[in-house]
Amino acid sequence: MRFTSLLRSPRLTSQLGIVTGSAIAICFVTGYLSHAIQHPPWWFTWPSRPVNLYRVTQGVHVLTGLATIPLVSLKLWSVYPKLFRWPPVRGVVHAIERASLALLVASALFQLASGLFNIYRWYPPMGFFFTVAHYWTAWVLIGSVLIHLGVKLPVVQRALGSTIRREPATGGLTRRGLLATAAGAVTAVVAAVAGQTVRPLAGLSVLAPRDPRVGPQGLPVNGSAHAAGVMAAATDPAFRLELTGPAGTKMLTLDQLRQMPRHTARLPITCVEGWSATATWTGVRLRDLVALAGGDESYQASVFSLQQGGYNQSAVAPPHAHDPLTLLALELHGEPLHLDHGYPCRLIAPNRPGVMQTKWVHRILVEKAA
Ligand SMILES: Nc1nc2c(c(=O)[nH]1)N[C@H]1C(S)=C(S)[C@@H](COP(=O)(O)O)O[C@H]1N2
Ligand SMILES: [Mo]
Repeated sequence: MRFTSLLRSPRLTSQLGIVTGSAIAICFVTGYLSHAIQHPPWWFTWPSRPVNLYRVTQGVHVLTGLATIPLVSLKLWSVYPKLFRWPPVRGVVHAIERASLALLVASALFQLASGLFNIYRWYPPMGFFFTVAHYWTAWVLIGSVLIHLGVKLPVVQRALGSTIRREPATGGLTRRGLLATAAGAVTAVVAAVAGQTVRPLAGLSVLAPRDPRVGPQGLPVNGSAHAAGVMAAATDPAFRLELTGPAGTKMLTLDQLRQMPRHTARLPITCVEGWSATATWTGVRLRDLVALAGGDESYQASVFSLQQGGYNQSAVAPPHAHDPLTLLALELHGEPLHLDHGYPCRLIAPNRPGVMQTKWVHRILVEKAA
């Protein structure tokens, strides 16, 4: 087999490698952050401010992941003639290097595919296993990237130190043209999806599964009341919020909740799936409910949904539990919450993944924070 492109060179491969590796590293760190916020290890606390920080880190996670797709493709294109070299394995070290490379490519493909499925809300038979698989494969990927980097560092240093090979005089894509195409592909992929989190780009984002402007009360819905099976319970006039803490258990009616001091906050919903949108929420401060239950700043609140199963509960630890912007929201944009947005009441806290903004809350448990 003959490979004719003169564009392939160790220098180009090295440059692509640096860009791709950086994108993967940023994607890894922001992905780990999202994981740690949802499953905090003992040494980890996540602040409640700035309110949009998670929105930025998760947006960067999704967009660097997407950018990696054209980058990895180009990187593979730049080296694939090597696959046809004979003999395929030259000695033990070479065999190990090849094996780590196979692991690198396989884990990268798995991460990109599973991430894409998640953005497009298609959960293959893996079911809830998605997050677990995506999490552990990330470690395999970053490990094999580091091995690859270690092995190739001398090659990269040599390649980047070398002078650029003369371009062929006629025909075909130039090196600069290729890099411009790569940058264009990355920009196109990012722009086609970024609008689901960057509102001014929403019109551009033809591939985005969500438009942050579209949904009941002008806000997208992840999981309707019907799908959650809460239609009857959420609209039952006998609804009570069960509030339990050191002061015992109180059953609050909706009117009692509405009569508590009300506050308004502009806060985003940031779905881990990559869309986000800011809205105006009005309701009761969670810290007022914590105080009513007999807790103080050293307490946390766990909120429970009427929904059976699914994302039906979350723990709100300090500092979020006491942030004045953390609300048990009753209203969205000045109207009672739409059923699909969590009527009669839902949690909304600053700087927090959407999956932890529990809807259709009917029970709050106030306990000493761990
Ligand atoms: N009870 C319950 N709350 C939930 C969910 C859910 O499935 N059940 N989905 C969460 C997810 S993944 C997101 S992104 C937000 C979306 O809120 P919205 O539908 O009001 O936009 O709600 C969260 N709260
Ligand atoms: Mo979500």
